[in-house]
Amino acid sequence: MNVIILGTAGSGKSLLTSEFGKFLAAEGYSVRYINLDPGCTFIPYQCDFDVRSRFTLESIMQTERLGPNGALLRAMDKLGRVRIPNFNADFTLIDTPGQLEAFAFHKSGPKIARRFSKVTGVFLIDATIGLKDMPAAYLYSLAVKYRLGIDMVTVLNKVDLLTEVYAEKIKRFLANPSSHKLSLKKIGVLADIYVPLSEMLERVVPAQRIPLVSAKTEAGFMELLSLLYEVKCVCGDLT
Ligand SMILES: Nc1nc2c(ncn2[C@@H]2O[C@H](COP(=O)(O)OP(=O)(O)O)[C@@H](O)[C@H]2O)c(=O)[nH]1
Ligand SMILES: [Mg+2]
Repeated sequence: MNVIILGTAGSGKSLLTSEFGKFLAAEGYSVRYINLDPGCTFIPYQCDFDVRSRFTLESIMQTERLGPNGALLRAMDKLGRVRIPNFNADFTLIDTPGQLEAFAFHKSGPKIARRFSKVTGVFLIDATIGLKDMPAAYLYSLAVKYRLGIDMVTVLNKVDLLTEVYAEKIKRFLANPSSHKLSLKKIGVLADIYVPLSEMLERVVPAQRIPLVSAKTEAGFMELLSLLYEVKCVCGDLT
């Protein structure tokens, strides 16, 4: 199974790739790692394929005399043309560029994502974003799923940074998003979009559990693994 790790900058993609990989290996699975982030300077896992062996953001900035954003766009053009190996492992974990939008909303993003066979995305939401902004973050994960056109599991990462009480509150919200309407007064001018948004989420969220995980402590990893299998079973792919 190929698993593309997605999420906004700093949501924990690289750390989750590393720690979930170790967890899978300890469970007896064969694991391979692919890094598609040309801009990172450190990766916490041993790559089987690293795009930085072809180019880096730094090298593009220097040779093409571009600023960071221009270089990022050029990097995505180049990434679309790189031959990325398909490993024959139980799990290949694919770490993606720090800046999600540069990957997902560039023309190369969907092309690359769909090039992998048996592919599932894991979208990380940083759980410390808080309850009020959870619907916006979840909506973003749906937009990325729609854009890339792949199956996707959404998870809340960094649950170790929440108190137990707050984590429970988030779980209740995810089980019943429109229950949160009670604190609408605090939302003020956003109330107009918050209500339809919560109702829309109520229709989509229960279709799939959203595990609370921690790339730091491995909390929720077993649930993430079973969700990955569930996603593949639902779409008829049991491998
Ligand atoms: N406490 C905590 N920190 C995390 C977790 N996952 C990632 N981090 C930290 O968040 C920062 C960004 O993580 P990184 O994996 O580089 O994010 P990326 O940009 O999405 O690849 C780093 O300092 C990580 O140590 C987590 O589950 N818990
Ligand atoms: Mg990273």
